[in-house]
Amino acid sequence: MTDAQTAPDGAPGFAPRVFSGIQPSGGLTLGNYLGALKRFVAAQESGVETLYCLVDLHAITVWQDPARLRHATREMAAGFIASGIDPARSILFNQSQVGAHAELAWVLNCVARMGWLGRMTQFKDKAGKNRENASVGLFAYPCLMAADVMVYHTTHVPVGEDQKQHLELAREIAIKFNHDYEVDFFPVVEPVIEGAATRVMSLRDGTKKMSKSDPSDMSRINLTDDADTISLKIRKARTDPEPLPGDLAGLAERPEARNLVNIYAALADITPEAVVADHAGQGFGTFKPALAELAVSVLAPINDEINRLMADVAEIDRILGDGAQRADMIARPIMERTYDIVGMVRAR
Ligand code: AQP
Repeated sequence: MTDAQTAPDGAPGFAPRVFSGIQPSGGLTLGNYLGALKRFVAAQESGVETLYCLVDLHAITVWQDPARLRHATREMAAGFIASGIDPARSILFNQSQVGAHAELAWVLNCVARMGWLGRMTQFKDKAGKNRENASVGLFAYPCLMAADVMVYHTTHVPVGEDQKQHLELAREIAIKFNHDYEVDFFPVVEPVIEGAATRVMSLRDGTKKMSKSDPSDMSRINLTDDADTISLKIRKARTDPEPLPGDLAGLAERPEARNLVNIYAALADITPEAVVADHAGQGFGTFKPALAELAVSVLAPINDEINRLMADVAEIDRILGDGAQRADMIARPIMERTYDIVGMVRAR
């Protein structure tokens, strides 16, 4: 059966609905902001129904100190709001408050195949050499992510490049569920990966993704960094001694330089081609201060707003609780129908 929906777009038969999430496994980075949050705001502004989730159940797939996790979750909620997510227009909540995520994840654990999960590069990267010691949750992470999007009949998921493989798996899981149970119940989601900064790289190593859990704080810009810290990190960012070329082809073998150009482009909402055209011939002694000034002009107001919001954590908790209730109203009927489809007896 097809869940009765209206205007099809992307997933035939399903109304467009956007869902995405970020793990509160640390503070928000510039990578999260440019690769995800800015695009979350754009989706919200487009008028489509949007749900944004602080995926705390994902965060505990690697060890989290409980007090730090609680703080990071609230600070991340403040970061979403400070970046332009309006809790009145988007549904903003933390994952563990909506039980259907974990419930559907279990069902999907029974649909997905071990071999599919074993191919996930994020698991291989995060588990490292000692795979036997990785948590079962880290291995099953993509099933929980599939549940996150499927439990709302999501059609579109804005993410950075690193999540492409997980979303492809979510598509496979939805297709297998629909096939095994002979239904047309779950939409096959569309990843939305676009813009100049779908992969912001570390400021210390242009071949590594900027990550909130990188041991070096100098590798990333945090949304909680003040203006002086942002400028210092950009000044100290690894680069090469060559000036900027006149076209992008000249950056092909220069990952650090390319990264700073991409960051500039994404912050200024222009193309990387326009950045190199405007700054051709400049050395980093000139380009870095221009980038620092731009970064501070965009990020300092967000930092100020995070600080203001964090002065009232009770209000943040209230917003997350309200979002969770609204999310649950969408997820619960879909979860109940899933139980019916797979043959569970439900006393109503
Ligand atoms: N460097 C990045 N460039 C572009 N997009 C990025 N995203 C993360 N890092 C970058 C996007 O942000 C969203 C949320 O990702 P996440 O924090 O839940 O998980 P992650 O991708 O594993 O990010 P981190 O910072 O590397 O987290 P840790 O260190 O905890 O593993 C996703 O849309 C992601 O693409």
